[in-house]
Amino acid sequence: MKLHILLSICTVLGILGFCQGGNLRKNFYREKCPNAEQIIQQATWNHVKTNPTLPAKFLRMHFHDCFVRGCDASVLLNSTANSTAEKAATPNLTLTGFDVIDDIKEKVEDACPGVVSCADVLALAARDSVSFQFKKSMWEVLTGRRDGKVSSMTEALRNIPSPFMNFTQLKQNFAAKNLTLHDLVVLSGGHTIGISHCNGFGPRVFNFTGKGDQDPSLDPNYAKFLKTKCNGPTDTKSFVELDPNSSLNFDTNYYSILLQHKGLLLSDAALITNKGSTKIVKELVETEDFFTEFAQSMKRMGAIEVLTGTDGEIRKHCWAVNS
Ligand code: HEM
Ligand SMILES: *[C@@H]1O[C@H](CO)[C@@H](O)[C@H](O)[C@H]1NC(C)=O
Ligand SMILES: *[C@@H]1O[C@H](CO)[C@@H](O)[C@H](O)[C@H]1NC(C)=O
Ligand SMILES: *[C@@H]1O[C@H](CO)[C@@H](O)[C@H](O)[C@H]1NC(C)=O
Ligand SMILES: *[C@@H]1O[C@H](CO)[C@@H](O)[C@H](O)[C@H]1NC(C)=O
Ligand SMILES: *[C@@H]1O[C@H](CO)[C@@H](O)[C@H](O)[C@H]1NC(C)=O
Ligand SMILES: *[C@@H]1O[C@H](CO)[C@@H](O)[C@H](O)[C@H]1NC(C)=O
Ligand SMILES: CC(=O)N[C@H]1CO[C@H](CO)[C@@H](O)[C@@H]1O
Repeated sequence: MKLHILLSICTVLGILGFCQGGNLRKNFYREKCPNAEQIIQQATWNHVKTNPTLPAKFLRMHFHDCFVRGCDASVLLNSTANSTAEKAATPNLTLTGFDVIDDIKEKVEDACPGVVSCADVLALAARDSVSFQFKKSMWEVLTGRRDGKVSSMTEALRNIPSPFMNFTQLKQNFAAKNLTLHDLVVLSGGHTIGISHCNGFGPRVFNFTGKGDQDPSLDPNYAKFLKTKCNGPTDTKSFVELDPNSSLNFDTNYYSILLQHKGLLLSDAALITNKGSTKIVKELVETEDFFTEFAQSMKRMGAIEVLTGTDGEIRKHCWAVNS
């Protein structure tokens, strides 16, 4: 009965473009590939077991994917003769783990060829890799995303926030994706894991205003430590933990660090330059709040401009559009 009503509503609204998979769903592959989510979780956990830095790689990759043309796996495409892919953009150069995504996708393809999109594989792998530490899923991932056919370096440079942005710029960058100030503060919590290369924060510690000075808002002892880790402000090879001493642990230490003026990137430190966002930072120090809020914001980020229904395609290989 309920289904009947739903179908009728969809028949009417379908004309208007609703109900045609216009939205993501819970367990979208239930019928066509019932084990998809299980396979992805298993494969992801197997990789994380031997590579504890993967959660950070996948979480950031998913974020970059969603901020450029929506979550459509465009971040996974390789450059072609015609187009320079997102992968080639400076902020993306340090993304790694593409080969692991390819491996996970292969396992899903073996079970159900041509059914599960790379965009969903990435969204699930990001969730599952971070969740490994907890042995349970830390947020719900709705599925039904389809894969885009375009990946552009210039679009990546335009859309992905720079680590040198101030509060106003960050807020605008997120607003352009319909994400709120609250989302900005919560999702920046992704920096509770992973690393940054020195060029992402180097000027803050070596040459803040071009006079060989330091950012006065940064804890001086922490700045001193950072100087010992980097060969100058533009060092692209050395790196440090984003969340010092806790970079493999998905926790709320990032927010505690911010309040101690040890936010590594200018964009991290920016979160305590505004009254409203500082208030949110203080609330998020509570672990339970953070996990709940992060789950909600990830859901919103994971839905940015997604392709659904018959838009896009289901890529065979995540690095190339189908020929
Ligand atoms: C708010 C604006 C943001 C800026 C400016 C920013 C910038 C950066 C930069 C510069 C790095 C260092 C990359 C490197 O040198 O290898 C980084 C790393 C990272 N970012 Fe962000 N990010 C932002 C938001 C986010 C969001 C929303 C997430 C996910 C929810 C995220 C997740 C990560 C992770 C996990 C890493 C560590 C990557 C690794 O260990 O390889 N970031 N980010
Ligand atoms: C795609 O690009 C990655 C680097 O991003 C490279 O390792 C891989 O070999 C490329 N794959 C193909 C099929 O060209
Ligand atoms: C690349 O460019 C050529 C010539 O402009 C065009 O025929 C071809 O369809 C393009 N390929 C892709 C994948 O966009
Ligand atoms: C943020 O940066 C922009 C662009 O450089 C600048 O116009 C603006 O004044 C800055 N805002 C604050 C609050 O510093
Ligand atoms: C933001 O919301 C507006 C209004 O609903 C919509 O037109 C726009 O496409 C959305 N932008 C993104 C990036 O989702
Ligand atoms: C600091 O910045 C100034 C001005 O941009 C530049 O001339 C100088 O070489 C920089 N110093 C270092 C150590 O990079
Ligand atoms: C990280 O741990 C080391 C050794 O315990 C300590 O000296 C250092 O101050 C810690 N770093 C931060 C930023 O708290
Ligand atoms: C940090 C880094 O390696 N930057 C490089 C990013 O890519 C551009 C263009 O491909 C290079 O010019 C940068 O040196």
